[in-house]
Amino acid sequence: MSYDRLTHPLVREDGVLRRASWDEALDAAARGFLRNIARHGPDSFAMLSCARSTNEMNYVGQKFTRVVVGTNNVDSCNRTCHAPSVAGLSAVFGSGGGTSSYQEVEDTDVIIMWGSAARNAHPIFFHHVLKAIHKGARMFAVDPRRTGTAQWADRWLGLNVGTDIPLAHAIAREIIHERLHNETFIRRATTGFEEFAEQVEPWTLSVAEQVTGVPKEAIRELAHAYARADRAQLCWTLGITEHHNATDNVRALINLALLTGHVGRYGSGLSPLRGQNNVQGGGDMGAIPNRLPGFQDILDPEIRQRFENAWQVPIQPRYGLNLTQMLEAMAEGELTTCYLIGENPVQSEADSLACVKRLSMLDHLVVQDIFLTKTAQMADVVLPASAAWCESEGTFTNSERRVQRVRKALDPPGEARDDIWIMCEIARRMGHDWHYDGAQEVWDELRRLSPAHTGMTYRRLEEHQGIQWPCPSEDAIEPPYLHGRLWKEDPGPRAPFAVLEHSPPVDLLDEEYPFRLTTGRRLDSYNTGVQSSGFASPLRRGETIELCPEDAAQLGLARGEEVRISSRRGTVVAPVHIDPALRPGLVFMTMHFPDEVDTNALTIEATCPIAGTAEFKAAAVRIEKVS
Ligand SMILES: Nc1nc2c(c(=O)[nH]1)N[C@H]1C(S)=C(S)[C@@H](COP(=O)(O)OP(=O)(O)OC[C@H]3O[C@@H](n4cnc5c(=O)[nH]c(N)nc54)[C@H](O)[C@@H]3O)O[C@H]1N2
Ligand SMILES: Nc1nc2c(c(=O)[nH]1)N[C@H]1C(S)=C(S)[C@@H](COP(=O)(O)OP(=O)(O)OC[C@H]3O[C@@H](n4cnc5c(=O)[nH]c(N)nc54)[C@H](O)[C@@H]3O)O[C@H]1N2
Ligand SMILES: [Mo]
Repeated sequence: MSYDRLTHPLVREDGVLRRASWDEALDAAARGFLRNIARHGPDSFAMLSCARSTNEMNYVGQKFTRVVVGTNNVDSCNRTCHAPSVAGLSAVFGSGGGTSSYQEVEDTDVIIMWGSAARNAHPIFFHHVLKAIHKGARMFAVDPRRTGTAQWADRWLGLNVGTDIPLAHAIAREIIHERLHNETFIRRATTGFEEFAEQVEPWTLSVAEQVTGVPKEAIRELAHAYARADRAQLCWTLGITEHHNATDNVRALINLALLTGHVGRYGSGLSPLRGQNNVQGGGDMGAIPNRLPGFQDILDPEIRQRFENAWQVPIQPRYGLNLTQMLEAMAEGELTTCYLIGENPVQSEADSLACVKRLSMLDHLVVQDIFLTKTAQMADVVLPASAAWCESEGTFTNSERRVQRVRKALDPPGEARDDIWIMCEIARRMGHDWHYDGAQEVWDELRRLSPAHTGMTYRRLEEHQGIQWPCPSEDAIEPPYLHGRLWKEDPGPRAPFAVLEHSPPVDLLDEEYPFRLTTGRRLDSYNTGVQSSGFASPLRRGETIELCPEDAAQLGLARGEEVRISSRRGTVVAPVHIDPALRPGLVFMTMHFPDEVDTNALTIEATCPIAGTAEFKAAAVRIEKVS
């Protein structure tokens, strides 16, 4: 199936969506929000802000939520993705951004790609990795599958799904036992080393081999290479973060950097590679329930005061609901209206059948998208937006915290309008006379409120081909990496080691559900397929159930044969694909073709209690022939 661009607004009448004028649609959107706020208070509203749209759009989106509605219930797909990275890094270093620049990857000695299919999912970053390999860097891949990324590695550590903490603990123990840890750095810049060392002590190489499935020698080799390197980069993505204990997983990796001093120096750092083109920027702009623009904590009264003075409204002194909590509040009937901008939860949330049920309980749903998604088809009002990356002015922020300008190259189709214009029109109808004379005016307002962005004028962004935050003043030249202070005599707040327990996946394997399903991406398609199904790719082969040759033989399955795959939540049918990159007991599917095969009908909504991210990477399933 392929989607056509939305070219005019739609409103629901007598149960069906019909074409409407902009005035009709904007009035209907505003009326429904006002009705729910009047009846149930501002916390009955939530916004999902678009991680594909600009920083300026995300700034206006969170401001709409906090100023026009008066709640902190704003979030984005960061919740399904790297919220645990942000939570883990900010707990240790006070800031949630990746610590290094892309260039440093080229100038490093050892690269660890942990739970990351970067060759498919981050091809631009991977191009820097390939350059490093060409220059002699060693690369390790830690992934249950022997991915395209792993094929470039010196060593592939093929671990069992959900055993990252035991593996990290065994690496740490080996480093400590071989006295390869950086004692000076640990003493000066960290806390909690003794407890940590005690905690990892039982994780010998042999115990770890049994639990993780990774041979002892491979664990040892990685430990020695990482600890002995002058410079090393530890990069991770969703293999770490899409688990019920994801923030602990992230902390386990940060522990390794603290142990060896591989952070806060040129060439050594921690890089969570962010997913959507502007998911880093969306969070930086405050489109998350616990931070104001500039990643400033809502609970800090001084910070709140500054925003209250600027915006002339009180800001709730408490965190709003994150995406996961929003879905729970819908089920409880506490959240009754939503404004979803560029997000397709009907197909992207874990346990999609439960998600649809919750969305259908809303009194008023407004969807602002560039396509008529499955989520938009459930809406009361659909608002056609311009595609930010080529039809709007503004800025994006990438995984190395670099803010870059994007330009309007095309006019949006039909009557589609810029995301910011649409929000301002709704705000006006809700009693706030908002008008921005272009994206730059939004950006300059943000710069006044966010010290990390103050020095980034549009002019400077153009002159420098992007600037990394923090950039507190127009003459600031900050190093490309964060946390250099940790190497100073007096490093300021110390970085704590975390004491962590292993906690296996929630969805248990048993006789009925004996296979471990993990889900992820391919190079040729994008997320729920809305943006990629409209063009042909010679690489694309539709959804399949990928198995290793041994499992296929044992189940008597041939390539292309239709099989039924069931979890404790749902069942789907798809053809078999046999792939030697998998290990026995492991099954892989993508999330790219949900109109044909709804993979998320299988996944489990077990979520990380700190970050709210679901365990997309581990479901228990059964596979049967369709006779
Ligand atoms: N072509 C393409 N590129 C994309 C996207 C896309 O849809 N298509 N989406 C973008 C988005 S939103 C994101 S967030 C990124 C995601 O980018 P990645 O995180 O690289 O992509 P995934 O394929 O979801 O998962 C990464 C790897 O985690 C492994 N894994 C599964 N379980 C475990 C485990 O328990 N431990 C470990 N160590 N590894 C495990 C999987 O085998 C997989 O290879 O990609 C972005 N880029
Ligand atoms: N099984 C499984 N499920 C997963 C994952 C997984 O690994 N496995 N990964 C999760 C991850 S990491 C993510 S990020 C989510 C992604 O989940 P979603 O964000 O829900 O999925 P997308 O397909 O990226 O949807 C993006 C929407 O934004 C719209 N859009 C694009 N540009 C613009 C714009 O400029 N303005 C507006 N208004 N709209 C725009 C597109 O049309 C599309 O409808 O999925 C999650 N779900
Ligand atoms: Mo993502």
